[in-house]
Amino acid sequence: MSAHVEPPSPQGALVVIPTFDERENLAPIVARVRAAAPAASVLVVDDDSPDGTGVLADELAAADAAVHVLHRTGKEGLGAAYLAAFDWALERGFDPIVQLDADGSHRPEQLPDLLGALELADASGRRPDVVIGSRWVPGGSIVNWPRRRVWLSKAGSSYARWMLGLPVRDATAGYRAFRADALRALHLEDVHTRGYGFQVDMTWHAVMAGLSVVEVPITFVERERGRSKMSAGIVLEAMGRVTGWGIARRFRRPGQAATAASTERRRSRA
Ligand SMILES: Nc1nc2c(ncn2[C@@H]2O[C@H](COP(=O)(O)OP(=O)(O)OP(=O)(O)O)[C@@H](O)[C@H]2O)c(=O)[nH]1
Ligand SMILES: [Mg+2]
Repeated sequence: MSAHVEPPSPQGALVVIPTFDERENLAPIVARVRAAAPAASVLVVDDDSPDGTGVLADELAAADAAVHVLHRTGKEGLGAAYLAAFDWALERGFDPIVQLDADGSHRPEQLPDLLGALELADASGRRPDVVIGSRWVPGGSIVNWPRRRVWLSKAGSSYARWMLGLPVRDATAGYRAFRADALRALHLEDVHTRGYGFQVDMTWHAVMAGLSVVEVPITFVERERGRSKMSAGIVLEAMGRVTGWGIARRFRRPGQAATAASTERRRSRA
């Protein structure tokens, strides 16, 4: 007798919030998400934060059935936390799945913009697979970032666009909505970047998989409380990986040029 696996029943949208030492930020951000998108569930993915964020997340989950917590045993980086969250969400039938930082940089009030864009079909009737909340498209903006950070972010996106031919202005953006099928299609098993280069890695895999990626403008707000986890190591990891993928891409045979094909498809949609 062959084993039959029941597909998970549809659960609606899930907003994933990765946390490491975000005790001051967590309750306000969860409340804002629940207010901005009341039908959506929340998954907090905590890497055993020393400041007790995981305990607070459990308290929030106990008070609200739409809030869930995934506890991990130690700090393994943003990418690893998201990959574990995607597995959790896909196993349970959540669709779509949204990424959102805990520090308030991604305004939950813009969730309807991202979720709405996921439903907007283009002229050919195709709806996007991935929506990126973008700082660098017209209408996008940054509040309270030092000039050095603006420069670093723009330079990082430009480098990724140039090296990888990405049709995306904000390749490192962390505010994103994915259709569940998009996550299934983009070969998560090949995404290995741990730091914020994870966002570029996901963009790159989405484009290589021929998925439709669109950007909507967001206002990105610098964190007001808590400490940034950004480090030189994270920047170097991202640069090293983008450089490696870019070089490999230039030496790839024409038949393997999935990126060029999907870039072309996107251009033809514009
Ligand atoms: N679970 C988990 N979450 C993390 C980890 N590193 C960062 N985060 C969370 O990921 C989100 C983004 O981290 P930030 O420190 O704000 O990094 P950033 O937004 O790239 O940098 P800033 O612009 O300086 O804030 C926050 O919600 C963090 O708590 C990690 O190793 N594990
Ligand atoms: Mg941040």
